[in-house]
Amino acid sequence: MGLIVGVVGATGAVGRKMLQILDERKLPIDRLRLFASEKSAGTTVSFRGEEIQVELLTDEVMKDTFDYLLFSAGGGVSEKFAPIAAAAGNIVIDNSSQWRMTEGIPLIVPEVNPHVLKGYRGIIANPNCSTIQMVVALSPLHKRYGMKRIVVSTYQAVSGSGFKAIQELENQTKDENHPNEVYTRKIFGNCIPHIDVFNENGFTKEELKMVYETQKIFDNKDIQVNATTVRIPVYYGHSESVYVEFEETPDVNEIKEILSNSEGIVLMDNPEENCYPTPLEVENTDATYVGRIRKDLFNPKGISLWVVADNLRKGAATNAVQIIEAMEKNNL
Ligand code: 2RA
Repeated sequence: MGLIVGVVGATGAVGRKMLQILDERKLPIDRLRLFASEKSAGTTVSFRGEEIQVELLTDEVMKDTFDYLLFSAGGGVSEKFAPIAAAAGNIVIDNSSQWRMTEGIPLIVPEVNPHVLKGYRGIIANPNCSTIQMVVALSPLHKRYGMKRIVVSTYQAVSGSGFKAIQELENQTKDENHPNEVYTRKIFGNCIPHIDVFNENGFTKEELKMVYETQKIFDNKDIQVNATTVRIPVYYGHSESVYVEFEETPDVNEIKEILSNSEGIVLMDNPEENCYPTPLEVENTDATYVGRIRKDLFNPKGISLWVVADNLRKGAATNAVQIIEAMEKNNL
């Protein structure tokens, strides 16, 4: 007996990626239903050779029976419709930030904290893309050495802002005078240290997501995180420069051994051969890639590393689909 799966926001950048991943990973789906706002309802999307009509998202359809509902339609839509679907007994996996920090709502990266899903039904939150790749890379090292403090700078692709931003970079690449609408200034040939809105403490919402989502995923409010998130003129793939101070003194060779044998991680670290991950090389894959591992020159408990992943796949759609797989595999 296959699954009944719904995708809310099926015509957006991540929604379309979710369909691609559902197909690629061969989930046994008996029925797929797609939902969107008036703007896109009535259009059709092809899936496994079938043209599926996009239905209008309403309270009523959320009360229908699904095994899983994937949401990627923004926080407002999730706030309104996810509780209706959950109240009807459906499992909702939400890619927006709406429910991530809500007490009692699991915030899940299957390689890191799948145990939290045991016996759970309701709304499950998919973490922010920049958080996911960082915790995948750091989780096995945290288990071995215990993390005290993380300092991270991100270099985030424009696809994180959706189709319009991809278009804006394409237009500015062709015409340097093309106006900037998505960002506060031109993104072509530039980098912008401003993702999402500024908080009164000087951090942006994106940076605070990395702080508090990381603490929730590791269930450890003592882990100190300091983030600077930056938009760069790259289409797909987020990169992160991560510095970690551990409780115990780490060993670089042991770290490489641990990462090489960790689920979801590919080690690409051989400077003599110019071997390190870059967004272009990891685009359209599902692993988290780690390189440039090196000890701090002054603090024996400090390690720097470089982490790259496809932000629409592992950073969003694949992680959400892997949550379905984890629940199905472990009969959670
Ligand atoms: C971004 N992480 O990259 C945010 C949302 N996807 O824009």
